[in-house]
Amino acid sequence: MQAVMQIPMHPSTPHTAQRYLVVGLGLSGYSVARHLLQSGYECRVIDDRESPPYAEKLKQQFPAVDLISGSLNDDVIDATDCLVVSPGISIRSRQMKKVAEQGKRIIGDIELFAEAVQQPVLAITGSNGKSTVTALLGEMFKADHRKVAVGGNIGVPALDLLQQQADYYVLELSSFQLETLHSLQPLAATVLNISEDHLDRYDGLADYGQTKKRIYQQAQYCISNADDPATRNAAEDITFSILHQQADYTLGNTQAFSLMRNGEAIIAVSEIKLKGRHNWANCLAAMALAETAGISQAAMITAMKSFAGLPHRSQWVAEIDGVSYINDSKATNPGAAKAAIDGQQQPVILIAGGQTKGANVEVLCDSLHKQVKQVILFGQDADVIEQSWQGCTAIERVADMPEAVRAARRIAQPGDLVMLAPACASFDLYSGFDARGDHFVELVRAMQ
Ligand code: UMA
Ligand code: ADP
Repeated sequence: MQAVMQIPMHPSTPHTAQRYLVVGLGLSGYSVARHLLQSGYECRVIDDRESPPYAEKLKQQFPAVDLISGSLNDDVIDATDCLVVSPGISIRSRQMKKVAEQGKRIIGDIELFAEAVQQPVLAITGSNGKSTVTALLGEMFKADHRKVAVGGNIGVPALDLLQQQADYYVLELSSFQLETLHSLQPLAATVLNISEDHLDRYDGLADYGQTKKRIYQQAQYCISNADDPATRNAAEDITFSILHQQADYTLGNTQAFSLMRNGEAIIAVSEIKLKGRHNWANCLAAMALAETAGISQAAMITAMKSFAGLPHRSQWVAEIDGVSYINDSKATNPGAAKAAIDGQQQPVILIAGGQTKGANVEVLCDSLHKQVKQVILFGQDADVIEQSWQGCTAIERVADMPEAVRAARRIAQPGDLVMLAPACASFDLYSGFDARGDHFVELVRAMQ
């Protein structure tokens, strides 16, 4: 196993009279620049691209903003005290390491959020289930009539949430965002699970897991998954589990399969709108988080009965000629695709492929063997995926999504389920998982 690289800790010094450089002008860079400029800080912005997506918008709002097009260079760095880097930019590059050695501070948008926020924050990370838990937890707060703002890696960038003047903040945090975070003191934090993802950016799974566990630093309550020891923080953790009855929040079987807290049933799983065991785990985690803020069980139950899930996550699309079509485009890594497949009762025709990001897709073999009649495969890493899945189930190679949907229709029998759960990122062919999912949905609906 490769050595785990420790990310240096910085003291949580507030930044008075600092010259900021916002690196990357995507969604989060734009929110950072606005936050700094509105707060009266000296702030320049740099992006590799000639015309980054938010350049016009930023210039309209702040005509005097110094927007630099091009790569970081010594002149720009010399004129800077603190770099606020976008999550897509690794702070482990040679250049960023050199910048850190020069004594420059390197932070991200969540660090600025941590410095500004006054209200309690609940923070969620993990390889899979983050968005679902974040959104469900937000619904629990709303059902309890609390003023809550929900965002971070999902939806609204964290700094923009501050404008909502909420009483609570529920934040989804990615490992990228956690790399540059030092001083957040969440009321509660959880690592939902750890499985292979983003290994093109980390020195192996342990390194990636350690980055995720930075969320626990300074959290009042740490909530870990007793079924996944890699998520554990300490013996005092509040725990949730599908498998272990001694956890605080569990799946139990009294009169019916139910979600339980310390042995007492809270809700039968049949009453929960989200489907699949992985979603029961997500509900357990959301309840554990909600309890730390004093959310009533009645509100938790209301939210679990009504929250139908987010688009692109096990999203039912249509039934055509007795075949169900499910869009799980958000299954962008093998762990997510495995959960999506294992959650199904019917034989599956799986549409998969894209960019593996260095993850080992072999972990899916058992699920493919048991549940999947046929894989329909395309995308950048199709060769390596085909090699890994050889012998697990039948595989058909196609060129693109339209061909994949046509092939699925040809193969599927009544009672089968066609599922897009690619186990891969989409950036080889799409702008993101949502564009890929939308394309699938459009093609399926066109067959109705
Ligand atoms: N850029 C450079 N140089 C580089 C790399 C990027 O200049 O070397 C520029 C790009 O041109 C781009 C900008 O930096 O304009 C910022 O891009 P970014 O990739 O950091 O993304 P943002 O648009 O700021 O969006 C980020 C998150 N993106 C990533 O983490 C890659 C969004 O998560 C998040 O919603 C948003 O901030 C608001 O917080 C997306 C994501 O894919 C959904 N997250 C990953 C995941 O969920 O697996 C972690
Ligand atoms: P994230 O924000 O971490 O990507 P999402 O809630 O968007 O997580 O879910 C993404 C995909 O991950 C889902 O479509 C599903 O396939 C899978 N998934 C969701 N929850 C879990 C879980 N608890 N364990 C494993 N896989 C999950």
